[in-house]
Amino acid sequence: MTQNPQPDPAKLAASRAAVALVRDGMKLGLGTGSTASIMVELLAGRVRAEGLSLRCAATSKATAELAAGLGLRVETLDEIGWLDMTIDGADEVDPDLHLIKGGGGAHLREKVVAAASDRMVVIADPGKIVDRLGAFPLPVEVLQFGFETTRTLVRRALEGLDLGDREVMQRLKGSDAWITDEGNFILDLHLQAIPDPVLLARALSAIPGVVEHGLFLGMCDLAIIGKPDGDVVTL
Ligand code: ABF
Repeated sequence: MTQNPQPDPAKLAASRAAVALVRDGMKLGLGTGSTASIMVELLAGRVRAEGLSLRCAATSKATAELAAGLGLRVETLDEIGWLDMTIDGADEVDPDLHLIKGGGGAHLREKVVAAASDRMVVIADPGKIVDRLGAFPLPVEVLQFGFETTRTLVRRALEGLDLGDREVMQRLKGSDAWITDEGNFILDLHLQAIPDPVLLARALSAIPGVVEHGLFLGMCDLAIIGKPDGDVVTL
């Protein structure tokens, strides 16, 4: 059923429940990450078994390759236009369904695809549920041009929010800089806690070299949290 013979049971349960929401003829956004990959594999299985007709926009080159390889009809977001539903993972989900995303380095395209959807459904394991965002380092996609200057501006913005003593680390892949699908760098902000996500999102978005941050505020319509016993909880 999946390329991973032993998928995490909680991620599998959440993915299964999300795929059950898909209806013939839907235009879908396909997320990125290990949970979303399980979802894509299950979705492809349903399409094969039931002959569903779907059009899919991927949130990363990796997801596009996986989905197309499994026989799903993958098109660009512009070819499809507007989406009925996007199903994607997350790094953190708080009680207001605000998210941190981007641990997989795809939050820019994920946010664009989610914003072009009537409904955003998040699939996650219980470890993603938090009372307050911020324990997971907040990804911020940054232009390569003027990178160090932008890093300085990010640090100044954090100082303005009394978060000036936090680490602002460039994400590396091995010893090399992480490069996103759009050719940008990523900063990971080790904030420990984010007292005011709205204020932080506004401050980061105001910095010229910042392309997109991983705070998804007010975008998630439904969170499906899988449990190890195969059951799910919806938030
Ligand atoms: C993706 O899902 C990323 O934004 C996020 O980092 C990731 C969660 O990863 P996983 O499902 O592998 O835990 O959407």
